[in-house]
Amino acid sequence: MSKTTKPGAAKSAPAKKTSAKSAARNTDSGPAHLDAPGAGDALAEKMAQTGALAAAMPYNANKAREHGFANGVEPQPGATAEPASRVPLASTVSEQNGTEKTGSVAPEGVNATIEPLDRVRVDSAGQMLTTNQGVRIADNQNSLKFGVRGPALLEDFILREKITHFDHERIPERIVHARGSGAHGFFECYEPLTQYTKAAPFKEAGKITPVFVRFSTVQGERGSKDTARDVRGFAVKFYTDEGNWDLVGNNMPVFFIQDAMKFPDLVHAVKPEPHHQMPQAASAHDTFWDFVSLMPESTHMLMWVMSDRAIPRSYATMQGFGVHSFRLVNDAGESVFVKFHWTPKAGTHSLVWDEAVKISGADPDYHRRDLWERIESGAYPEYELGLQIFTEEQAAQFSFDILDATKIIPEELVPLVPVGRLVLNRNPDNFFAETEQVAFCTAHVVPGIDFSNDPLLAGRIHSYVDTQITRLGGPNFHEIPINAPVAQVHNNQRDGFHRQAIPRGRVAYEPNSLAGGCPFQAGAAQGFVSVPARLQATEEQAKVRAKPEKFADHYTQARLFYESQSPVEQTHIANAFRFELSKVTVPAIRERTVSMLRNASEQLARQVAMGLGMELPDPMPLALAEPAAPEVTRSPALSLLARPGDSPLPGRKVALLVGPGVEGESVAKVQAALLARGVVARLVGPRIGPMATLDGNTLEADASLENEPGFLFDGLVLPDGEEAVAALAQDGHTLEFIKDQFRHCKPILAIGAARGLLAKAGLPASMDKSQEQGGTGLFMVDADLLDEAVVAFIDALAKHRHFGREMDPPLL
Ligand code: HDE
Repeated sequence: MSKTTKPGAAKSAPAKKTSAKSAARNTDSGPAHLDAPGAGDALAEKMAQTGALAAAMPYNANKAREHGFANGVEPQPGATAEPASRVPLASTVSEQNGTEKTGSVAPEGVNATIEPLDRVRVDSAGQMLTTNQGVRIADNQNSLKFGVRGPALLEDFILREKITHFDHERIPERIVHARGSGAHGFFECYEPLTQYTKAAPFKEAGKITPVFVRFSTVQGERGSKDTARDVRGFAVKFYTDEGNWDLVGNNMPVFFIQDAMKFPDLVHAVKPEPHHQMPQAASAHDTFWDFVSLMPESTHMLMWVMSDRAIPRSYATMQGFGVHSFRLVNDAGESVFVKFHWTPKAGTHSLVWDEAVKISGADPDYHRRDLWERIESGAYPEYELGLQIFTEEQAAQFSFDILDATKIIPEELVPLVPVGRLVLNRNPDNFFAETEQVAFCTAHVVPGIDFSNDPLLAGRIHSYVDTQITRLGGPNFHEIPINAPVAQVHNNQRDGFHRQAIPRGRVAYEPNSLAGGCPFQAGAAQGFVSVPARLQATEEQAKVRAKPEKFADHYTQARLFYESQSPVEQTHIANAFRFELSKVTVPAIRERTVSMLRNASEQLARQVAMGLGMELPDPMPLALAEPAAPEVTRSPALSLLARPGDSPLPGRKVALLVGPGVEGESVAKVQAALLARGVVARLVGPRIGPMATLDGNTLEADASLENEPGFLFDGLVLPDGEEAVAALAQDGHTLEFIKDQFRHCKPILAIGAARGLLAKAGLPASMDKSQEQGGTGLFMVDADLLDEAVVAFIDALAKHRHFGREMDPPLL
């Protein structure tokens, strides 16, 4: 037998090769032993290398380290084995057969779905129209008919494709924050923050991280007005080199509720009422006030929403806040608590209510337009990131609970440390693809950032992905270009609606040996590890539905906010409560709200009650009889006036009212001076178009009294020229224009003959002396004093409003 096998063995090499090749051609069974790599054709080689790779991991060496606390807080990198080549990891050996569509093989170790967005930008310049299949369309004017007057044909795949796509152009809008505007930009770190965090954006001085930001209102639908009284979303997606980090914040540092359990109730209460779908984008209605007046923890947030913070002048002039306490974690695994604050370089500036209402009619896109125009003109919105960093021990001493989202940490208690700047310098190419499809999520954190136990945050960590699965049509929305990280994505998640990535190979599980264990877990040194936070009291370590005791202090910080405002801001808060509650149809709801306000400020409650013609009700019973004494009773940082900004002028708009016969030289001079400071100075005439100036030249009005009413501008210049002034005086719009500028406390510069327009508009004669009084923002000058007046006017513009002339009710 052995004799016969030996010669056979001598001959067996080619035979073995043949059988290896043959075995490698089957996908449903294989031999008991494989040849070593290096023999056979491509298929046999793949089989051999696959066998060797699997054999290199005879068992799961990590298994034993998956147990116990110590391993839990310091997981190890996964076990890997090196393949002999890229061959065994391939899905198919036919990957060599590249075409124009398939490309060649996948680039080594790279996930190409996350390359820069250039990959998916479309430029149709010079191109022919095509169908979605790339077929050129010969005629885009007519459907296919049987004869010129004959019936349309079902065969017309071009028409059907066009209409079908159109039928599905809309996707569900966000349940909250539906109305939004977005921009690209970058975050630049000032100094390494490695002492506190290993988070990628804070690693080095000067490090740049790309970002996409979406600002939004909360309550209105997608097409609703920008200037509603509302909280604004301030959501920042950092595309860090260690994965996406989303800081999904608001322009107010507190929230209405303390526990995610109440969010659907809050949103149902504030949205248009379900029976008649009114009012749109407004909290001034019964159900909102019914709910919040039964939820006294909302009092602090109500102060913010009734303040001018809820009607910002621009997205570039509002603060942003992460709201919850988060954690920073450094390389050594040590953690501190942190609150995130964005502060605008342009200062914090807001509208006044009468102005916001009027703007919503004339330009519902006011904030969207402002953001777009600022970026297009190079007046890039910029914000400084400041951190409030505090330890667990400090937190335990505070008079309030840092897990309560209705509380701030006064800056006087924990100062802000500036750590970097955010610059928005690129508008999206396409609103839908970017701003609408972007999906933020509080669960998107990177190593170095972690959560606190705030029960509101916990609910959010769940909610965002869940809602996006519906809104964006399935679980693969992370692959939509605007959502894809710049860091590599490799995992075993597969399939589902709209899958973009085409994974190479047959392994979609872990542990595996067939792909050499890859992709493998990163381990503590490189991967995300949750802070092993411990609860201090053993009684807390039980399942329970309850709030910590300090959450029951509902008024101390509402009082702090109100008392930290300037008198003008306090008046605006009282007026906003008066307006909103006057829209409520059930007196008991008004009474309940005012009784709640009495616990925050007797003065405010009285003013509101008086404004509503009602008796002062008894104060609402307290949930916590003796709240802890606050560390801070006045926080100047809470006033909008505390942040005038370093560069308040760029992006502002001033109207120069011009008519035929206007004094052209002064117009040019003022316009040039404003433009030099980044202010957009528009020539507004009775009609748009050219007009002759006094000195025989022509100038061109690019806006009209009708299409750009006064409340859309931050300041007004009325140039000299008797004939022009006479023409403007004939137009009622001019007088409304001036009245609005006056009522909204904006600077007005009237030159020479134009001073007469102010009196005609009804400005009080006492205001004539205002140039000397200063501070009122009114400048009435002879033409020869123009140079000085322009400087003063620009100064006044930078100061934003001149509330010294505000009256309630308004004089004009
Ligand atoms: Fe949101 N919130 N939220 N929220 N939120 C959403 O996610 C939610 C909360 C915020 O521009 C939704 O994709 C719950 C606080 C912003 O796309 C949804 C709770 C803060 C945006 C959702 C909160 C925010 C959203 C709707 C209480 C300030 C817009 C569509 C537990 C820190 C992001 C979507 C963008 C959007 C849930 C409370 C900010 C439904 C359950 C507090 C800026 O998932």
